[in-house]
Amino acid sequence: MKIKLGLVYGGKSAEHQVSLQTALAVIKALDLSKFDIHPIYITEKGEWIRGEQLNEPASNAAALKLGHEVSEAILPVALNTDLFPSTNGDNSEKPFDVIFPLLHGPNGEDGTIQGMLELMNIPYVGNGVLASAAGMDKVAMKNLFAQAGLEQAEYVWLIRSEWKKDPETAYTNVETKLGYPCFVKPANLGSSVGISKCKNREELEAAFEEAFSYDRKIIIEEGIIGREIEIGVVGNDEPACSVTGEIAPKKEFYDYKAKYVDGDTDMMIPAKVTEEEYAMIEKMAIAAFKAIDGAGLVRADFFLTEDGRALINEVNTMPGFTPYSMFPLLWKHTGLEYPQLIEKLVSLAIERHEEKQQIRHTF
Ligand code: G1L
Repeated sequence: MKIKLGLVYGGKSAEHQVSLQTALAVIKALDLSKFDIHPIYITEKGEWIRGEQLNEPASNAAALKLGHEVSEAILPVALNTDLFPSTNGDNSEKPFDVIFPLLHGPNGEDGTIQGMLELMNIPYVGNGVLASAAGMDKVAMKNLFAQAGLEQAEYVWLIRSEWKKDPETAYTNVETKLGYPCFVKPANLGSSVGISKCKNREELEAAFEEAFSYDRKIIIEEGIIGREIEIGVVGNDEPACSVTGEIAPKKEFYDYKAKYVDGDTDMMIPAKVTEEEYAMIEKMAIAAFKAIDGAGLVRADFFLTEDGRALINEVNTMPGFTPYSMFPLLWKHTGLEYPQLIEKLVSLAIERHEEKQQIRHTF
């Protein structure tokens, strides 16, 4: 029996195009003798468009827009706005065996799609509601890491109204607890906007203004000097780690903008880490996965300091996922090719859903 897989992509987010490209790559990697692929496209405006089953991979990302902004002539599939129709009038037949949500940002990465799929009782790939929400909120995530005893950069956080009421206390709190340099960020990790590096009070004040224009909650982190090491985690209750990779600046003298704004970096896989460093990162990544109640996958990002400490920076519950992105490449170097990685994630989704069915809901 083929697996009826619904692929949800697009979305009301800055990553719309990335999602389309990723969906195309996933479709191309899926074995059509094992999967029936059903595209579900969310437009930039947030409309859901369901297409007919794909009998061959879509030719390009634009074709995945299912008639939205593309001419009728190149439509690969018929347009069907009825998202989850029952085939026979009642709901006895499952609309999908599994949903693969390829979405980023609010409504997709923050647990909302996952919540909808929970209510519909459809298995889905990747993290559940709690992990997706925690992975999106840097404060919630760091608080969970702290509770799990994971070493990380020092941080403070506050909400806009607290800052408005008493800005001076907010600034001195940062200066006494963290000092300079520090990084100011919106708590919501949906985008890379609103982030500043501060070297003094003047820059701190400007950074607060900027970050609070994107979010009602912000986080201020101690600046860490160290190498950036990433690792892939895959599994449910007994997650396993990939090899590590390193994100390194391309230029010898790089600045914050080159790295975070222009993304001017190289990936080195595997990272040059000692056996002890690898063991430490692996252990911390699994603890971080469990701390957020992860399922399916996360990419865990670390700083490795010169004195040999690993600090967890964040986990990404929906990492870049083209065949050329860090996460799939880490697994390729570990021995799991892109198509097998996708199949593994699908089977983990089904396994998790089946386990959930055993839970008693009455007493
Ligand atoms: F479903 C998975 F496997 F959990 C999953 C979902 C989404 C993995 C990776 C992603 N990534 C993305 O959706 C994106 C980073 C391409 C944003 Cl559009």
